[in-house]
Amino acid sequence: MRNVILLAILPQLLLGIGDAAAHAFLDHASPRVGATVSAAPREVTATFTQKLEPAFSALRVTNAAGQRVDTGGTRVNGNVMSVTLRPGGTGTFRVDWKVLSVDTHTTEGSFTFRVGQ
Ligand SMILES: [Cu+2]
Repeated sequence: MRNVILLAILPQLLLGIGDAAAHAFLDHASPRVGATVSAAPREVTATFTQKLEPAFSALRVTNAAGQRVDTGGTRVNGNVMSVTLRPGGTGTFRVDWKVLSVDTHTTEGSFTFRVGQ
C-alpha cells in the first residue's frame, strides 16, 4: 500500500520540480546581490531567468529606514528589469522584486546591497 502511494506521488514531485525550474527567478543584479558599492547607484537592474510580463513585474527599493528610494516606473525589457533611484543615501538598501513570467507564473523575492565604505 505504501509503495502504491509513493508511486502516485512521485510523478507529481517530478513535475513540480520541473515546473519550478521554468519560473522566472533572479539570475543576477546590478549592484550585485549582497555587494557593497562606494557610491549610490543611479539605478538598480535585475536580470531574470525568463522573459517578463511588463505590466505585472516591478522592482521596489527601500533604504535602511524603510523609505522608498526608487522613482517608480519599473522598466522591463525581455528578461531585464530596471528602476531609477533618487540620488544619495548610504547604508543597506533592500530590493524587492515581483515578476510575472511569460509562462504566467508569479515569483517574488528580495536582496540587499550596501552603499558606503
Ligand atoms: Cu513557471
